[in-house]
Amino acid sequence: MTGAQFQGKNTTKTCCRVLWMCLLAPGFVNAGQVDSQSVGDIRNAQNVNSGFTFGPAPAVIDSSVYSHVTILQHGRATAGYDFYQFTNPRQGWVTLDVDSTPIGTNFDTHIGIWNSDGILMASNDDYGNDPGDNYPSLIGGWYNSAIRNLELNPGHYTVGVAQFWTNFYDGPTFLDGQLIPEGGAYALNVTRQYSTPEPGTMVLMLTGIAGAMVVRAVRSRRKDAGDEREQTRGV
Ligand SMILES: [Ca+2]
Ligand SMILES: [Ca+2]
Ligand SMILES: [Ca+2]
Repeated sequence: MTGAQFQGKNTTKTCCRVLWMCLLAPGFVNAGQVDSQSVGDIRNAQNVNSGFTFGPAPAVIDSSVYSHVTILQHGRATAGYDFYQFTNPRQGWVTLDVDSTPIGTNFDTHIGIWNSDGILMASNDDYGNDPGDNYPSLIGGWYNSAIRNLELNPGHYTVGVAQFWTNFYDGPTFLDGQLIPEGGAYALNVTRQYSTPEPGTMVLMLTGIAGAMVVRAVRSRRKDAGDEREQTRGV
């Protein structure tokens, strides 16, 4: 094997490794929807980062532009609060949007969001007039909660879902009010709005670059092999 061939083979292996790492990177493989597995404990909030996607979602505004995840609570087994954690990779705007589910167990939602220090960033009772709400109904319509265009620093955040009326505080109290009723259902959309590419987009770009490097390395190996055959014939 010539030095050029050895270098080409190494480049190919490196590119394949980069490609594989890109495919496994968090946020790349996602479905856009996750089922709620909330255990009702804010200190063990369900991480929903793997669900973020750019896939179309009719109930999410600008779903093809911004990454988003929909958390589906199909109906709580027992009364309680629900908590979900997500990562905000960079400073930007986040929208939390409660929508109705097709089944008739919607309730009057009330939501809050905390940073990783337990500081309450915002809370909302009623803001239900967007796609996915049964507006102008009250329950499942106008009474659905939303926090729109909340500017957040990079970090980890926890969203809490409760029933009206609930008071939201900084930790360690966090919230105190009405539990989600048994069977209570909702869809919670989390949208991350950025003016610069997100890690998911960067992964796609890296994947494209890695693919181009693989093709170039393979072509280089073929060329080297051809040159070597010609030199052999020349001898
Ligand atoms: Ca919506
Ligand atoms: Ca809504
Ligand atoms: Ca409400």
